[in-house]
Amino acid sequence: MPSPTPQVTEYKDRDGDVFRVIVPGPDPVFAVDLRVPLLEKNDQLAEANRRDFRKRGILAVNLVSSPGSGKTALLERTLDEFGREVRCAVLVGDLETDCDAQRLRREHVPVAQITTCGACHLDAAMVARGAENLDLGGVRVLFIENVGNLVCPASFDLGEEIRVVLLSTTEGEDKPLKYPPIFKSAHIVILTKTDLAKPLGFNEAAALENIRRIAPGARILTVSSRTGEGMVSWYAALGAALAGG
Ligand SMILES: Nc1nc2c(ncn2[C@@H]2O[C@H](COP(=O)(O)OP(=O)(O)OP(=O)(O)O)[C@@H](O)[C@H]2O)c(=O)[nH]1
Ligand SMILES: [Mg+2]
Repeated sequence: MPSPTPQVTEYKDRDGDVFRVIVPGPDPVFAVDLRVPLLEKNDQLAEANRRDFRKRGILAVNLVSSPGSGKTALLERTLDEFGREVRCAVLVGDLETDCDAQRLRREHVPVAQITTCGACHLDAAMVARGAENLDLGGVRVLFIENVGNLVCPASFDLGEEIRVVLLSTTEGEDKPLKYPPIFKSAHIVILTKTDLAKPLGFNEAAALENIRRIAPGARILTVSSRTGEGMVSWYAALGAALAGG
């Protein structure tokens, strides 16, 4: 029989991380609540990252999207154009491989790959460790390319100033409606691969409407990293954020 009040037992794992097992009272559902303590710890570390980046005058930008929607392609072009004027650095997260870090290597840009060995998102501790491995002297913008995933990164604050969510024309117009948390958390939503919109029969107006419905406060940009269309607005948004706007 369940007891009348919830029974909460705290455990420590081998790393000292705390988790709780909660047995609710009148309701006989058994709940293992791992998420809240994990996120609390992450939020504390994220705040420490944010303080550190601000103190160093670095704008941290977290890029989130499903796999293949064009995060690395956007950064490649951004580093070659915007990065020539403003010193940038990149942390890039993937489950395995350093392919993206190789793509992003530029003489003038410090880059580090974080391989999560199976984790589906970056967390604040990984970003802190990654940043320790970069020469951030003089860096104004730190881009953090998250693991390709439209669900889990939504819950993990990395200490960024701006969260940018990408939606590509190849994914379909409905994704903001199907995956609302990540779009709700965005400061900027970028519709990517606009050069493919016509051949795909992509309904851009419907996609923009869906983004607006889920993320009414977000700035929306449309770009093609392939043709360069819309990139100037992206650089202007970064410039405004650097200026505190
Ligand atoms: N036509 C076109 N192709 C693009 C554009 N942006 C990216 N691509 C292509 O889309 C594919 C995936 O792009 P990536 O930049 O690797 O995507 P990603 O979001 O970094 O992928 P993950 O790191 O695996 O999550 C590549 O083949 C790119 O060349 C674009 O604007 N237009
Ligand atoms: Mg990538």
